[in-house]
Amino acid sequence: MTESIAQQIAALRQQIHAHNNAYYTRDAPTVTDAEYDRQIRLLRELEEKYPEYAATDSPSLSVGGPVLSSFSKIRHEIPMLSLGNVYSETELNEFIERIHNRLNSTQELTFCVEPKLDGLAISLLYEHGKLTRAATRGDGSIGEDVTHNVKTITNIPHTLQGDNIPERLEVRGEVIMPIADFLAFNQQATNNDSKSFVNPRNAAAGSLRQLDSNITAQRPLAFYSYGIGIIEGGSLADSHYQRLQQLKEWGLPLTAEVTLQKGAKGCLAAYQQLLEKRPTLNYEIDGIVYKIDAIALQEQLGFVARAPRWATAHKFPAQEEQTTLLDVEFQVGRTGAITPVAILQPVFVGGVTVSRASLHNADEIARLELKIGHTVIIRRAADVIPQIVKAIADTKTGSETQKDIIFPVKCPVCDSEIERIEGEAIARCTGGLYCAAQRKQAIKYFASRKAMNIDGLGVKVVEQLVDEHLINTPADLFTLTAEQLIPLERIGAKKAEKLLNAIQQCKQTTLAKFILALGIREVGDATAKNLAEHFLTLDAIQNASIEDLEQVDDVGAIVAKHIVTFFRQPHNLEVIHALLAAGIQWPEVQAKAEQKLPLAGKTFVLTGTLAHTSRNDAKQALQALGAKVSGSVSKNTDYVVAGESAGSKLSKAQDLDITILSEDGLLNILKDNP
Ligand code: D41
Repeated sequence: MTESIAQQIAALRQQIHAHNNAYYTRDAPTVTDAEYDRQIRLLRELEEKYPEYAATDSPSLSVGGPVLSSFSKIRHEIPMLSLGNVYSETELNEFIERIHNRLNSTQELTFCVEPKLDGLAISLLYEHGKLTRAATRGDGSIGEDVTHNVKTITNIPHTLQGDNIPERLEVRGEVIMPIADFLAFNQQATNNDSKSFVNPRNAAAGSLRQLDSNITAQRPLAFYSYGIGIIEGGSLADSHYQRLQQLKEWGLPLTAEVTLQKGAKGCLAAYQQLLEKRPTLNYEIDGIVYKIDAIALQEQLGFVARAPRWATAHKFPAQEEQTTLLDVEFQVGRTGAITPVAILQPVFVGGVTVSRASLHNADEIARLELKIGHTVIIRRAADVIPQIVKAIADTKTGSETQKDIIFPVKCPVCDSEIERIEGEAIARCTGGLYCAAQRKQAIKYFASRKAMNIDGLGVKVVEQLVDEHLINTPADLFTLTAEQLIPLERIGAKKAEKLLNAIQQCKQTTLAKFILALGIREVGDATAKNLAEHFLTLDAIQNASIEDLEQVDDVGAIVAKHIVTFFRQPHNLEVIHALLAAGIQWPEVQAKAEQKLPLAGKTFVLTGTLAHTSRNDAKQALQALGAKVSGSVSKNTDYVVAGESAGSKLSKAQDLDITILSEDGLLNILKDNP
């Protein structure tokens, strides 16, 4: 009897391993989903009933460990480098040229070519063939221990199979959520009214960073190898391609799209082929990666600024897709700007489901000759708001379902008149703070992180507060009581107390943040800071003339006029008065000239994703030390801080020989100048 239970469990595990392998590595499922689920359930039942047969490498999904309170940090013994980018054939040729020059040879190079999976890089450590540790890439030096979560990923083997397995082997690769699973997950989330993800990458990242691995276990994640870190007590082939094949033999997943190519010509052919194949792949890719295949050459070439000289990513262009323009809505912004928003038949493009796109303004609608009912082409580049490229000509004629887009003459929110100043593209609601839409956004802006930083005052709360007539201006926030807050939707006693505390705490601020919080048109954080440092007091700013204002860095005629106009409105002065009466205060501002800040005169550019801080926080920290933070790299740039996936700015910095800092380098500077 016992013998047969043990055998049954072993057989199930073996079968499930085989199915996983077929599904994930060969892209050729051997069973139906229902049968697969049945086997998993049966295995789980048996393992629960007979705990004596438990095994840490069981493919059952129930390997979820205890719920953690945070992830512990892991320092990568060998840093996980980042990848440079090329965007064109010319840049690829330059990349290859640089290698030829460095190697002092013109011999044709062999590249291992891989799809660039749009997921999350992780490291898997196998000791004596057993998976002992898994970590996220983090900033490349320090990642997070996600071993528990990674063990729930069904195509990652817990034990390597085969011969000559090194004593210690670190496998690197990407965790992704296959597209079909992502779509199914989101469909179910929508049905259950729970949170859906914007794209497979976020879904993978969000799922892997769960403190409760039981949640990760329910997410359909997969892993594909792209490289090797530590190798001890064993040896590997001297070709990257062959190393990947070896990983596959040991049971590690590898995509079917890895090939060897010769020279730029081979690389470009592979690029074209993969681009064509892209729509049929079950995972998102955002490009292709070229790697020098010979390990000896890789070692000879080394790396700069945390990216190897022997590898680069060739990014795919933005993606386009067709859909139907269902309707156009008109949104009212914080300053009354009326923005037409296209409501689209949802389409999956560039990794996200798009159902809305900005149409910018009336001119844009005219330029595109758009009508409701047209078939349109949507373009989406990574991290960019989707755009309508054009309407398809054939669909423009003859249909009675097509309707003209009529730009409103009255504000859709407050019914005030809409005004369009000659020569300006933007139409604006004239309602000012009479308009609920503008009021809501003015309050939201006042409370935002960069301004007064009132935690917990999100869009939904502000909307309710304004709709219930509990507040009309930012000053009214300071009169709110718990009794007023608690009855609101999604606010309990606890949240109400937290919010009231945050409102009290925000009273201690700086002049620059207060100026920013007022929401004067075109006065962003940098201008607000310059104004504060130039005039030193609120009174001085309020009383400044256009000419006085134009003396300030960054302030031109238009901004100066906005500032003067703002302080001329009796309503605005009333609000300011009420805010000061509520107790908002700031320390005396030091004149700029008196300060000798450690980074004065230095210009920084931040690019890529930072792991331990937001770009905004880093910018503020640098500015506090006197540095200038610019958006583009030029010969005047002193330092470029390159986070993960840094792109063209990093390449430009390399070309201009500008000092490149890693995130660690930046943190060191900030640490040394507290
Ligand atoms: O598929 C990928 N996303 C991928 C990422 C890949 N196929 N190869 C990669 N190779 C490297 C080097 C050359 C540095 C070992 C990578 C990455 N790096 C990478 N992923 C995230 C940051 C860097």
